[in-house]
Order: sequence, then structure tokens, then C-alpha cells
Amino acid sequence: MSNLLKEKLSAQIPGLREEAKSIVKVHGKKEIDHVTIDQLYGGMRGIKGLICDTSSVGLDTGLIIRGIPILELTEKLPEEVFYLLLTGELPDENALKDLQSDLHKREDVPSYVWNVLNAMPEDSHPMVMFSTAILCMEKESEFRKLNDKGTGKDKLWEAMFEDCLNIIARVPQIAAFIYRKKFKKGDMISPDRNLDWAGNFAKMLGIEDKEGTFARLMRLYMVLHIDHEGGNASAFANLVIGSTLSDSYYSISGALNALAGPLHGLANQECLRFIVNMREQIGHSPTDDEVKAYCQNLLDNNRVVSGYGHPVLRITDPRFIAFLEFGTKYMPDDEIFKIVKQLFEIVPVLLVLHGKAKDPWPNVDAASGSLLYHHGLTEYEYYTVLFGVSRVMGYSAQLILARAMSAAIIRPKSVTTDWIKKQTEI
Ligand code: HAX
Repeated sequence: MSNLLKEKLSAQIPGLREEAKSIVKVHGKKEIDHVTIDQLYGGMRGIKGLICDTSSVGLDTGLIIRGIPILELTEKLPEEVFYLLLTGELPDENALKDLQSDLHKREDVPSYVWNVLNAMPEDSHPMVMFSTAILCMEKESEFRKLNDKGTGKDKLWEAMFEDCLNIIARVPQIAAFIYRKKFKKGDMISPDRNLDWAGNFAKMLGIEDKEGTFARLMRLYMVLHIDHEGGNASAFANLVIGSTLSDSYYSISGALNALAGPLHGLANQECLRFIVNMREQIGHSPTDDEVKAYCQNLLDNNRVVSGYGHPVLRITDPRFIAFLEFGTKYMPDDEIFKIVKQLFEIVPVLLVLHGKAKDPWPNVDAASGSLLYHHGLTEYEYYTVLFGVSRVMGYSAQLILARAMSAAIIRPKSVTTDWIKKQTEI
């Protein structure tokens, strides 16, 4: 199978390996960080402990993919950004077409996946279905087969590449199947080989899209969620699992389980639920004072305002800005979208006065749901699956590069409370 992306990577990898080897040889003992006790109790926040070249997140810049700020990539297709994550370059037309045709060739989902999904309890959460579907395809893994044969570790990345591209090619169909089965009681819509990856996904979801804005939104959504460096909970889980030489079916399924938490990817579901509940309880489009009182009540009851705050960022998330611009262009009068804008005016001030959150600004999850809701994708239990479909590209890029660099098994040191107490005595 011709694959220009794989050829490009094959050409780059020897140089990357040499570079890493020489950095470790010459500077291996240079100190780059120190660790404080509050960082241990605070979820290892901010400790520099991983290499991840696909993207970085600056506290005052937001997501930067291979040197390009995310707001400069909003007109690109997710396939283009995936190529960028892996190689550091955007594909030319030929390389893009080659990647798209490669993904179409790989998109057939093994039929047992539909049987597994059909056998699951009807009230299973869509993220459980999504993660299960990926895990149950593990028997397809080329990586495991090669590893079982005792193949040298310098060659393993190629099988990781094959597995990851197969997963990327199949997730739109799997995710669309989950949506249509769970929420529409409908049949699967066949993929369309003439469409791009996200456009095809939008079509298979079966959302009415006369103006084409839903397909446009899906392309943007997939680009904005594609990667967020290596230290966030799900990316970290993905890298930890992959570092044991588990294959990408195990790693990506595990990463999705971390994404499913309300403090991480599930926040998009929680955020829309909170807006819809607030609208219902108030009984009409809320005034600013009503929004303020509602949010203050959450804070007074030790609840979080979903969609606000971030472990790394200390600015309004540029991905939120991209969604806000999309909504302002295509659905400025939508009632839920207007509440999102009201919250943007009100919540940061409340969080600052509340005095706890280090980042009072909106993150990506604060606006995305309102745009989906406007298009009739109102089943917010499904929103984290959309996030996952996109992030599968980021997890994949990180796994392929980690194997290309023969990254070591991840094994930080834990300490006991007694050990900490002894340090404080000293
Ligand atoms: N509302 C109320 N309180 C908040 C808050 C918010 N939006 N954000 C932070 N805080 C509170 C924390 O709960 C914490 O309280 P305690 O000291 O009582 O434990 C305090 O402020 C300090 O937290 P922090 O250091 O500012 O934030 P963390 O790095 O610990 O956590 C979170 C970051 C994103 C988990 C947090 O801001 C939060 O819970 N936000 C709401 C949920 C959310 O939007 N999550 C999605 C984040 C983006 C993402 O990963 N998407 O996938």
C-alpha cells in the first residue's frame, strides 16, 4: 500500500533518534525542574516529566501544534493536522489525497464489533460503548503479532502506525453507529468514499444539514480537539499504557476511559447539561442576574462550573474562541449559544471573587455543546464520544512517535506520607 505519510516518517525517524541520543549523552544529567510537596499532593501539576513533540500547551498561549497556534489551523482538515502532528509539516495536496485514500481503504469495521455493541445493555454510556468497541478489536493488532515474533524494537513503530491508522479510519463509523443505535434507533449510514474524514463522519451521524454548517462544525470540532500535549490525563494514560508495549487498541481504549471523567472530556456533556438545566429551572431566557445567582449557588455548594478553569491554561482557551467565532457567524440568535456568551461575561468574575480556581477562564468545553445542540445533536451524553473521535488522532500520533523513539516504560517514583513527613522535619 503506497503511503506517503509512512515514507515521510521513515525518512525522519533516524535523525530524530540520533538527536535524542546525543541530547541524552551530552546533557543527560542537566537539571531542568524541581518538585515541591504541593505538586505531589496536587496531581503532579506542572512537573516536567515527559517528552511529547506533537503539540505543546503554554499557559498564556494555549495549544500550539508543531509551532503553529491552533487558531491558525481552524480552516484545515483533521487529516492535515494529523499529518502535522506526526511529521511537523502540513501535507501538500498529493500527500493529503494519499492519506485520505489510505484511510478509506482501511475503514471496514470487523462485523463482530457490531455484535459486541448490539449485545451491550441499552443504558450503557456511549463512552463505555466506544471504548469497548476499540478494545474488542485488539485481536487485529499488527503490533502485538510483530512483538510476539520478537521483532526488534526499532521496527515496532511501523506496526504501531498500521494499527493506529486502522483505528483512525474506523472510529467515525463506530462512533456514528453508537449514536444511531443508542439515540435514533436507526440503521447505520454507509460511509461515502468521496468525503473527507470528518465530513464522512458528519454524514454517517445522520444529522440534517441543509446548509452544510454541521459538516463544517464537525471539521472544526475534530481539529480543535485533536491533541493537547502529553500530560493531560487521557494522553498520559495512553502513553503509560503504550510504554509497556501494549498495543494501541489497549492504549487508546484506556485513554478514552480517562477522557470519560467529568473533570476531563466529560465536561462538555456536563457543561451543556448545566446550561439546559439552568434554562429549564429559570423557565425563560435567563437575565444576567439570574445566571449570576445560579452559578453563585453552585460555587456556594462546593460544585464546579463546568467549562471553566484549566490545569495549565491561564487565559481564555483559544479553542473556546474558535467555537465562539463559529457560533457568532452561523447561529448568533440561538438561545443556548446566547447563554454561553452570558456565562463568558459572568463566570470569570465570579470565579475570581470566589478565590479558588487558578484559571477563571473558559476552556474548550464551555462552548462546543451549544453548537452541537443548535444542529439537533441534543443528546449530550454523546458529546464526549465526539471529543474521543478527534483525540484518537492525537493519541495515535503520540503512540507512533513514542515507539519510533523506543520510549522507555514510564515508571515515576511514589513516596509515602511518612517519607514526606521526614523531608519536612529536615
Ligand atoms: N468551578 C469551581 N471551582 C473550580 C473551578 C470551576 N470551574 N475550577 C477550579 N476550581 C476549584 C477547584 O475545584 C479547586 O478547589 P479545591 O481547592 O477545593 O480542591 C481549586 O479551584 C483549585 O483548582 P485549580 O488548581 O484551579 O484547578 P485544577 O488544576 O485542580 O483543576 C479543572 C482543573 C479543569 C479540573 C478545574 O478547573 C475544573 O474542575 N473545572 C470544571 C470542569 C471542566 O471544565 N473540566 C474540563 C477541563 C478541560 C479538559 O480537560 N477538557 O477535556
